[in-house]
Amino acid sequence: MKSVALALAAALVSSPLMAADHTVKMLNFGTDGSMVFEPAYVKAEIGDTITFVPQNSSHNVQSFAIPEGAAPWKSKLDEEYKVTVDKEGVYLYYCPPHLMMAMIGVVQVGKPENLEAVKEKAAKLRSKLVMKKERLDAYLGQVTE
Ligand SMILES: [Cu+2]
Repeated sequence: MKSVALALAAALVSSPLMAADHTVKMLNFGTDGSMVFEPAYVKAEIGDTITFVPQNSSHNVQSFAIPEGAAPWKSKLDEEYKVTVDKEGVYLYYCPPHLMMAMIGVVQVGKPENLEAVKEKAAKLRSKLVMKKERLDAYLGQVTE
């Protein structure tokens, strides 16, 4: 009995160090309207993984503005994709087929060191959004210090 208690205690102590996995659905329709990532804003920690899961067809995910030193990513159409976020900062990404419809998303890892750089680069993305342009500011506005 004592060993079970010790094992449980060890598990509790070590759990904050374990990386979490965050699932982001790729949807034709979600709470934010049509063609969305859900949740579109994710707060993660260094070493966590983000799994993008297509729930409908014709979606993929590509990084756009990411922290310095982070590896850019691009998934294949209609395939589940897992990214390990190993650099602190803000990651802005989008779904290439639905960029016009503002199918975009934000991941924040730790402190938003590069937020200004991301916002600057986001200005280039803004001109490509035809519908739901407000999502860009709404999602970046959820980034916290
Ligand atoms: Cu899409």
